[in-house]
Amino acid sequence: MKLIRLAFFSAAFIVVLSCANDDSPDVIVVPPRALSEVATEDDAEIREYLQTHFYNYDEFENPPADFDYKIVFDTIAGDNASKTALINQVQSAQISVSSDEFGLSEEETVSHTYYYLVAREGLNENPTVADSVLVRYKGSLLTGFDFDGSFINPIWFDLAQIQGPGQGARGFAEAMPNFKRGGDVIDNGDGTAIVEGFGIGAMFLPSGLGFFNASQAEIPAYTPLVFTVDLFTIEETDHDGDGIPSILEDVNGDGYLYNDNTDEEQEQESNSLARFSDFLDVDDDADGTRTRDEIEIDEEGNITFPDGDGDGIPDYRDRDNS
Ligand SMILES: [Ca+2]
Ligand SMILES: [Ca+2]
Ligand SMILES: [Ca+2]
Ligand SMILES: [Ca+2]
Repeated sequence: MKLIRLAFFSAAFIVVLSCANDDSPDVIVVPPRALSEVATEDDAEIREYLQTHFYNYDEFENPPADFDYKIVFDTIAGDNASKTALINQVQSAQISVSSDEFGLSEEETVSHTYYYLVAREGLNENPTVADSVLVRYKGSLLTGFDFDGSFINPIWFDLAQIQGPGQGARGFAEAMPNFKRGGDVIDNGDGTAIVEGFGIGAMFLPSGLGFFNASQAEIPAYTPLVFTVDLFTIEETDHDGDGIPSILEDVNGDGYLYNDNTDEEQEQESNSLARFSDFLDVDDDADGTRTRDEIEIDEEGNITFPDGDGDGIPDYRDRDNS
């Protein structure tokens, strides 16, 4: 799976070798561009695409017998001049991105707009950004070039994991909850399985929600990405096994799991370089008592969070509380 597999280069500089002089090639160091500047540029580029392209909505609305339920984009021109542009069918959302995520020296936090299209609503619920999802997907550039995908066999993604810095998939992970999963997995008994009524959609992401300045084999730096997705099924995930589903460890509720670290101070004070966000930390307040022993889970799986000293902070995140 390329999206996970792709190495991320957090190098602050791109080195360009110029061979103008045969004897001693010049090395030109190009600093990374500002997140805010690229975000504005990418948004204009994506909007231009959405204004000039449509998808095969006619087929989704009145599916031909042999319809394969694949989203196909095309330009609005010629025979298709009267098609409804994507810009009128997508929805948009914002994600706040810190320049720290890309190791940029210019510190800024920039709101990024992404766009998504629900071509077919799935039968069941939406995943959270902390869930694992079973999907088929295809990744493309706005030029129509396909750089990646798993469109035959479904593949599991741990959204919380690929959301993290250096993965180049923050937008992919955070846009996924806009889609819904299908019905139950029905085993055909011959090694195959089907999922009825799975969700089908697409997302249009600025590069700040992808790889930004880190060019990949087939993705140039600062390039918006398009993903089409079939969302089959979902699994709720408790990454650190502390009894609290990871989504509930997004303490500030902003949908980003890497900026919630209750005991960051203690982790800094210890000589270790390790930093564990709450969803990856078995003792969230570093008080020596495991989170699992500071929460209560009844036989039905309902979780309660005792707050012994009544200060509004549950024991598992409260160092004051013994
Ligand atoms: Ca958060
Ligand atoms: Ca921690
Ligand atoms: Ca935890
Ligand atoms: Ca604890």
